[in-house]
Amino acid sequence: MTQPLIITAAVNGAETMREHNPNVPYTPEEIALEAVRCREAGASMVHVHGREDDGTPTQARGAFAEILTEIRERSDILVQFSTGGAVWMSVEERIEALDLRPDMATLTTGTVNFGEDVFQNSLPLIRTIAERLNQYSVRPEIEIFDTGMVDTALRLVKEGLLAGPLHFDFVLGVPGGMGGRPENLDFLVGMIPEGSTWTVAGIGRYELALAKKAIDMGGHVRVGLEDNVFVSKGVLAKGSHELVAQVAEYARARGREIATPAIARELLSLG
Ligand code: KMH
Ligand code: ZN
Repeated sequence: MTQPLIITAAVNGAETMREHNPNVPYTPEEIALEAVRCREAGASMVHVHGREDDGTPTQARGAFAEILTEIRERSDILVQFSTGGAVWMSVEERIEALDLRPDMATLTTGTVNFGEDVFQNSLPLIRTIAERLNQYSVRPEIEIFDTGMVDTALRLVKEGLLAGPLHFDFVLGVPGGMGGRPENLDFLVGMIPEGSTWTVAGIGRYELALAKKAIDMGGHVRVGLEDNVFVSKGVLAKGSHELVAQVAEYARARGREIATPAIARELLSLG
């Protein structure tokens, strides 16, 4: 049976600035209010990065603590922390908030060119993050920017650092990573172990097309201003909630039920 659809809202990221879309939330309160709007629109999980009040990316524990408090005061939405942060950050900075025990956190299993930059994730660095996730019993969403990252995730399973059922996020269309062609999604889904769950995050113009494909395939979707700032060609989204509403509407039209946070928790084995 097809699972209810988990929609994750990636509300801010580290790279999207107000110059790109004036509606990107920076402060913990802004992030929480947007999370509430996304929940109302159909999201069951929010993927968050820390920001200073001026928008500078931060992975500081204090920033994440405030974000978590502000969201939990207002919503039952599941909260997923980024451990990717921004490309210049050290691994210690990227994982210093994990003791706050968010519902999930990301784990990128490889290095990838990221526009003009490099998103560095050596094998020792990946193991450090996986060990910290295990220490605080935080379930990972395995971020896949290219095919070899799936193999590395499977290697970590053999090493005992990751345990099934695994949950993957295929991030397609980052300049330097795997492109957003639909057949790339088919290929990646074919690589993952039976019993895994997966979501897709199409970057920029690939977001909606890949989300629709994932909904039709029985997978899950991530949308939001971290990945794409437009709701249609040339029209800026009023916030991630507008992108969530767009995919929720498509899913309903296709007869796909939308997961609540409680259902998403079950589907993702979050305990
Ligand atoms: N900002 C990117 C360099 C994640 O959140 O885990 C990394 C990223 C992945 O956004
Ligand atoms: Zn992110």
